Amino acid sequence: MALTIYGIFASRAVRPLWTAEELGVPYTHVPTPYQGGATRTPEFLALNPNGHIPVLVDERPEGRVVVWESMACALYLARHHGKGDGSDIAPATAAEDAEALRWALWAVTELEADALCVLMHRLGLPPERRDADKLAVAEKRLRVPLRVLDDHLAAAAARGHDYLAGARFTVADLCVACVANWARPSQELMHSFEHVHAWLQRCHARPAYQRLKAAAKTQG
Ligand SMILES: N[C@@H](CCC(=O)N[C@@H](CS)C(=O)NCC(=O)O)C(=O)O
Repeated sequence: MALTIYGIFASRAVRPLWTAEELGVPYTHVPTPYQGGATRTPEFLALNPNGHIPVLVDERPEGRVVVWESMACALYLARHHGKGDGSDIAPATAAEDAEALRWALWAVTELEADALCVLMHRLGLPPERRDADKLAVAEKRLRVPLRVLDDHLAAAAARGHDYLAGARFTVADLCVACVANWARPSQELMHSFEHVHAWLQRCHARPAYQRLKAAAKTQG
């Protein structure tokens, strides 16, 4: 079996890249950027008609599987390339699978748009294009899902658990951490949610994530 992941670290492609790295599965990384036209070639559009990264291609004995949508890529990798025995980040039980599915979907529906707004208007856009009003609205709205996440982590901590689905880091944490990370430039917001803040630091300190980050720096 051969896996290929298209997309760069500084994008939603980090979701499948980090998952593959955590699982320790061999994969080929094609660092396709999202700017400059590489996602609009006929070859790329044949993989993902949306013209977005990431795309995951899994060459399997029974045939090629192409996955797009970053959360689907991460969940697919965990489900089909994880051990499923609780020794890695893949769900090992129906309950863990439910956690992974619900938190991944929650992250893209409840968190992503406002977290991206924070990232862009605090950091990503040139200063003259940043909009303080948009930023203020996004930061206010984010307080609702971040309260849900913080309460969940606080309840887990009371049971001696450091992560969303229990005692170990799973793909549920990875999916949410990738999105919540975009809100980190808003330090005041993050410091209002101490459990989220500490959990995000734990997630991003993981060797698999740090390896990818270091590799991205050397790729330029
Ligand atoms: N919902 C999609 C969004 C994918 C997406 O928008 N990717 C961006 C990079 S993070 C992209 O490829 N943008 C290029 C474009 O839209 O032309 C996912 O999660 O995979």
